[in-house]
Amino acid sequence: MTKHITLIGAPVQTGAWRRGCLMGPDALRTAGLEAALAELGNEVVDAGDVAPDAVTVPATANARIRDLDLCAGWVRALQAAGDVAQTTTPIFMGGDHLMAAGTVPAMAKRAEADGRPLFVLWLDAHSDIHDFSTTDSGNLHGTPVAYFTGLSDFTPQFPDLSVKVDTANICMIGLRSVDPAEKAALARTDIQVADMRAIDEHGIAAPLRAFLQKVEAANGHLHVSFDVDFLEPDIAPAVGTTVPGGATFREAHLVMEYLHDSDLVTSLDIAELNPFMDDRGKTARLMVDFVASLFGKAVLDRPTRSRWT
Ligand code: 4U7
Ligand code: MN
Ligand code: MN
Ligand code: MN
Repeated sequence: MTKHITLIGAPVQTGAWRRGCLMGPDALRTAGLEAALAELGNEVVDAGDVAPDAVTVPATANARIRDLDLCAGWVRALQAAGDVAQTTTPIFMGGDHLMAAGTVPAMAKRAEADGRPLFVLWLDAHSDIHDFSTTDSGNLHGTPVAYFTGLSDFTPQFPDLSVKVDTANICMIGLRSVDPAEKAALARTDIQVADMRAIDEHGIAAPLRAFLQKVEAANGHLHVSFDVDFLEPDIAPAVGTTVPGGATFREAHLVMEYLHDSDLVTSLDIAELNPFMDDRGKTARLMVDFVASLFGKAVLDRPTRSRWT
């Protein structure tokens, strides 16, 4: 089925310690994202890059937080940029993961306007559930989940959210670096978590299948937030901080194929791609390949939803 895909560049890098994520959208363009999706029969429009709003916000009590004004400007701008028609499938090309503080609330609002709940699949080595007070690093790419769920108060620096994501509608897969404060926060929620140990023990398909069944049963929209550091750094070196022991090529590929077969995905983030750290474009090309698999590239076609119902 033809999808109407809009590519939206989100060259935010102030949420991360290491600079370079601002080149993410252009690396994905250079690696041929638009053509790869169009070849599969999708209609693809590249809407160009978003720019941050110029804002000055009050300081927070935690003096370690970096680039707060610019981060707040990005969150506002991306929430507005996510105001796209129900019939289009936006792919937000990041950009560090602070981008999700803009994209996810926008998708939650869009789902609500459609009378449906938003579900979020969080593919990441990290849980990104810090808030302004718990973050030790001061890097705000480690905070979007606490913001878009309303678990912590991020106002007045970030916009007050009219629609929040229900923690019961979130599934995190791939975790292997969780700070103590994040561990405590996760334990207080009903977020479904499959850390790398669970994947070793049960495989990656089991938690994903269970989550997709929930999305399907609730007739939800599904936003996938794909942090490149979900992957094993040997195959995806273009990230700020490498955490060994990530998802293998085969595991990540299977996730993409399941997502395609489910036909449930309504929006996607590609986060944390830092082309400055890449090896001859290998990570950007791998991400294009994975996104193509999510949108229909397959060796043999399988009936939709056949893999998990
Ligand atoms: B990413 C970290 F301390 N938790 O807060 C922090 F380990 O978007 C990492 O998932 C955050 O890449 C990583 O700085 C954010 C750290
Ligand atoms: Mn992340
Ligand atoms: Mn991460
Ligand atoms: Mn990172």
